[in-house]
Amino acid sequence: MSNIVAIVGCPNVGKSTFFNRLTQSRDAIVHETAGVTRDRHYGKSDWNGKEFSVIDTGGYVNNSDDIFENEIQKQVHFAIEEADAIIFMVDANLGVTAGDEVITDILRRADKPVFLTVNKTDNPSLMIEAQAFYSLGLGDIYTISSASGSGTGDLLDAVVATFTSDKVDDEAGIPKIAIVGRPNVGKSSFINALTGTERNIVTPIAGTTRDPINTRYQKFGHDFILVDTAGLRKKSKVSEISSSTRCSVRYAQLRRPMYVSLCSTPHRVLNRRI
Ligand SMILES: Nc1nc2c(ncn2[C@@H]2O[C@H](COP(=O)(O)OP(=O)(O)OP(=O)(O)O)[C@@H](O)[C@H]2O)c(=O)[nH]1
Ligand SMILES: [Mg+2]
Repeated sequence: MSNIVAIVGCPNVGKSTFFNRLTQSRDAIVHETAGVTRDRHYGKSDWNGKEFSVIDTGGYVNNSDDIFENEIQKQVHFAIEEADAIIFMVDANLGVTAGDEVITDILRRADKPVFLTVNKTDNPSLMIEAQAFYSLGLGDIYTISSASGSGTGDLLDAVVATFTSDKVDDEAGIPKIAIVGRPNVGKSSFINALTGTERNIVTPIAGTTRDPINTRYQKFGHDFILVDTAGLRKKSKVSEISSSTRCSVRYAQLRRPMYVSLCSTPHRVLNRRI
């Protein structure tokens, strides 16, 4: 695949909001709580006739004992490995944070085009404060507001200029395999066992996967797309984010034809322990 853009950055800077704007969807969960996105999230977009794939990543928190945050760091490294261009998003309201500096160090070694994007630049005074991000030494900064869309045109002009092709590989006709089921039955472990990677977060904690992960693989001589979905939970058990938001997003995702109803051959798998 080509033309892949990864959005990386600290928690809560607006990565998923921008992802949703680019993909014109509400696929990624957006919330005021930090660390909402735990896995990577794939989508498609285009700008000025150039198609590209977008990866939304989980937030990055350094030196954390939190099991999810350690996993999230891995996801960011995977995204950097896979991407052709990286949008490094920071928050205009916060100024340069210690986390921004850690990520800058990693990106300097990434040897990929990096677009330092100052999000939440909602007004002219924040635009002036955003100049502080030049101190990170990553070259030009792009001031945007993911909420309103302002500034995103200049950023995308620069990003797509790095692509050599106008198209990403067409996924039409490639079989999609959705793995659905109750929380903690082993869906992510099953995908990891199939693909031999640690792409999906696997922890013994129910409900780890919040967003469906749609990933293309070549394995066993075949091209296919695996969709790891969030586990379904009883509304009463969902505590961190308002249950109505999470449940409605999750059920909407599962109802989507591409995930389930186009599956011509449903199989029920009884998992003991992988
Ligand atoms: N004022 C303002 N708020 C924004 C903007 N973009 C996003 N937000 C808000 O910032 C909060 C975090 O947004 P998310 O898109 O979930 O951030 P994220 O970086 O994906 O967060 P994690 O997945 O937790 O790492 C939400 O409350 C958004 O509504 C913006 O341009 N301006
Ligand atoms: Mg997010």
